[in-house]
Amino acid sequence: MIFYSNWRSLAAYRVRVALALKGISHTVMPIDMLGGEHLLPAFRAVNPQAVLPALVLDDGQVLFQSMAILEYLDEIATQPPLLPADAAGRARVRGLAQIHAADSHPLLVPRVRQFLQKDAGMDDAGVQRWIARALTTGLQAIETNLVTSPQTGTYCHGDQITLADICLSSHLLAMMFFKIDDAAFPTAVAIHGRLMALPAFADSHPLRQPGAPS
Ligand SMILES: N[C@@H](CCC(=O)N[C@@H](CS)C(=O)NCC(=O)O)C(=O)O
Repeated sequence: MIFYSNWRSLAAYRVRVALALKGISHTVMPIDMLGGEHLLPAFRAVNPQAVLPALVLDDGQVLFQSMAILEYLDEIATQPPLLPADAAGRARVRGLAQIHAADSHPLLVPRVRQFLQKDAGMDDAGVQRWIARALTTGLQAIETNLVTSPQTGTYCHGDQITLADICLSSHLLAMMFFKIDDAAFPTAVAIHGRLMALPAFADSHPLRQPGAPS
């Protein structure tokens, strides 16, 4: 497998963690996202959406969209499972994951920030408010669910790492990148701390990837 990635991409981080948790061997192909390499024809030929990540299988099929890739990896390498055994549990885990991956994260990807600044004329402070709102409203919903649900355990759903944890971690790393205070979300922060104590998460940290600032 070839994993098209970038140190700063949170969607790539989500896939990186799953590859590590499942011990799936792959080759990393770094793409200089901040330098715009993902917009060039060479990468568009891999992923016409011109976003990271993409995963090219050994037979040449290209997988795209991090959550679809995560579910693919969970199906081909079933241990450790990233979804609970019961249908309601799977729905809760996917719901928690999508608060981040479907609602919050899409509002702060580079092309959206660039549109707000260059096309909509928003200044830096306005963009920061936009990002802070997207992240804090999403995390507030996650935190409330975690606090009130009897399903919450060591991690978001019981004591097994799931897609919800991978997305929670991605969300809190976004808060870190954009310097947004996470003190109001102690349950989420505590779970993230436990995740970051695990090699699959710690070694996948954006700032530990090639190309990241030291
Ligand atoms: N929903 C997509 C998001 C993909 C995405 O937007 N990736 C970002 C990096 S995290 C990207 O490549 N952005 C390029 C841009 O916005 O120009 C997924 O989960 O894979």
